[in-house]
Amino acid sequence: MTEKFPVLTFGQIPIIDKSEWNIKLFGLVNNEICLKWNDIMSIKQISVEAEFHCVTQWSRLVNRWEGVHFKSIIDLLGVHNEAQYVMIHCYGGYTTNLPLDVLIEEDVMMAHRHDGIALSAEHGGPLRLVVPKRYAWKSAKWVNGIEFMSENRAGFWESRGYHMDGDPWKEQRFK
Ligand SMILES: Nc1nc2c(c(=O)[nH]1)N[C@H]1C(S)=C(S)[C@@H](COP(=O)(O)O)O[C@H]1N2
Ligand SMILES: [Mo]
Repeated sequence: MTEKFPVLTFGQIPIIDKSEWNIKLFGLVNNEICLKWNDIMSIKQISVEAEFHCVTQWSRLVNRWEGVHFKSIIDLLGVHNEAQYVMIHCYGGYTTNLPLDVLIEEDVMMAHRHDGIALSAEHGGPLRLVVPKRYAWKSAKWVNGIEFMSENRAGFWESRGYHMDGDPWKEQRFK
């Protein structure tokens, strides 16, 4: 258990200005779209308090995240019925995979603030995914793409031996 906020990043920290930042929604969708910062800010803003569990043995129990529901972003476009899985893409090349039904749960969000302050670059600013009920490697930082897929595909750590689902309460660390 930690009250600090450790930084866990593979590789360099990408620095992206909000004016340049964008996110592409693509794959099995009716219309591919690209959202800019103002588009995200015009979506209903929410706040979620959640635990954060890193697979390398630390947990930060109380985190206040602010941003938008992941589901609010999906509601902006039509997703095909066969799109059961999602690949999250990030600036810097990191990826992680999740089932769509996990991503549309109430506590899953795209966050731009943490514990009352704007998300720093090292913690994934301007915008990161937060999936409280999965190990933190699935809470992708610097998100710039959401790809809708019919079959599950392994992301960065998943293709290096980490579990495809990663539920901390089932200790799904490795395959
Ligand atoms: N793009 C990207 N997202 C990432 C990572 C990464 O290396 N790159 N590391 C993951 C891991 S292993 C963890 S534990 C959390 C850590 O988030 P934090 O650095 O904000 O504590 O981010 C996750 N998201
Ligand atoms: Mo991690």
